[in-house]
Amino acid sequence: MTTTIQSYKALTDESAIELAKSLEFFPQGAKLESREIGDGNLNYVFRITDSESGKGLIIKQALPYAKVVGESWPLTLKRATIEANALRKHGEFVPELVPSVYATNEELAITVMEDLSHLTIAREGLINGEAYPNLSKHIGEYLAKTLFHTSDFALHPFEKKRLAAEFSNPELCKITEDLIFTDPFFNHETNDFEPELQEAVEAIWKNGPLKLEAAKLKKSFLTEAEALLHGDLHTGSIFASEAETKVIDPEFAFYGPAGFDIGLFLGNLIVQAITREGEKQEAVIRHIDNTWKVFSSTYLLLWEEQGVGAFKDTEGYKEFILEKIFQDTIGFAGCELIRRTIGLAHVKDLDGIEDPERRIRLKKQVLQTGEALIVKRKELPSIGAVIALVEEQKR
Ligand code: SR1
Ligand code: MG
Repeated sequence: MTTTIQSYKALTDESAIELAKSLEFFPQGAKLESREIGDGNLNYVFRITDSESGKGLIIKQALPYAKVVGESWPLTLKRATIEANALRKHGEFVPELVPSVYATNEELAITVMEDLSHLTIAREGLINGEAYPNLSKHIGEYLAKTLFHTSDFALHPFEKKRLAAEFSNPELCKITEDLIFTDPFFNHETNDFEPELQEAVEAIWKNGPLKLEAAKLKKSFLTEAEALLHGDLHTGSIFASEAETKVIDPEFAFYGPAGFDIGLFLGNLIVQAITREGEKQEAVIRHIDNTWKVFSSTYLLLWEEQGVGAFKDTEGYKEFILEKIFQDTIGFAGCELIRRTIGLAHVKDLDGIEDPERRIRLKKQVLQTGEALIVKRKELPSIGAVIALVEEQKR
């Protein structure tokens, strides 16, 4: 499908319908309806439906600024192309776990893609107590396949470097460098937290050993082009149902350390584990455990069956690589916990807790858990030890 090129203009419901009509997706004369359903921080998302058949598609448009802050924060439109290309590249390895891209228009910064409205955003579902029995199996596979197949362990070095250049994404990376790895560790104006957290937050700003470890993790993020990352794999970037899982929104995609995607996903599950009790908590903890187990076993299998490179069969090498990814994962998860509590971009899992006393108590626990994960990441030998640490902070 192609779209007619126009110069950039923010879409309205009317112009989104006109655009949908030009795509030969709906039957001629179909009565189309449009609804802007974007609830993220950065983009417009229009759902176009044929009122007779119920058939639909999504038109996502990047805005030239960050919606969460407003026009004072300009942001490149190139991220729409990065997102569409990342969906296509990752779709080569996990077609069942990402939406199909039907069309793109670089000028308008739009991606036209599969309508996934039969699914719910995993963050919303988890908050409402959904168990999503297949979530960790699917995300473990998504992580293993996308991170392995785009790495030096699967690609010719020329192709790997071509992809790394194609997915150069400095402006979106800068958001992560600031909002995850820098601002929460300093008294920065982007931070946002309740006065009751002031003491805990100041303790973070004064904690030299913690800041040193955060600096090391930031350096990994800045310098280690290991694999094509999704770049923002929190539970709001995942659509799910009992049976299906689809990873959306890879506009932050770039070549970075493999543990970053795993860490962001696990970090968001850890927030859930801290805020839930009883059976619901146990279900989330099983997902934490299973994500790592599925990721690591699938990654090792891919290495053995499809790995390339002179050192592929050198004893201990694949274990060394996995251990490095594991330690990075735990550190990045810790950074995600801290920034979601006191940084610019909060999550409903925490801010939605109505009882103020409980909210502050749990936010303090999230901060402590984040600090411990960052500082102790090299002492934690297994995912079981990570889970034990999370549970210990709850006591
Ligand atoms: C200004 S963007 C804030 C956050 O939203 C995105 O989803 C990323 O997580 C980013 O850090
Ligand atoms: Mg997003």
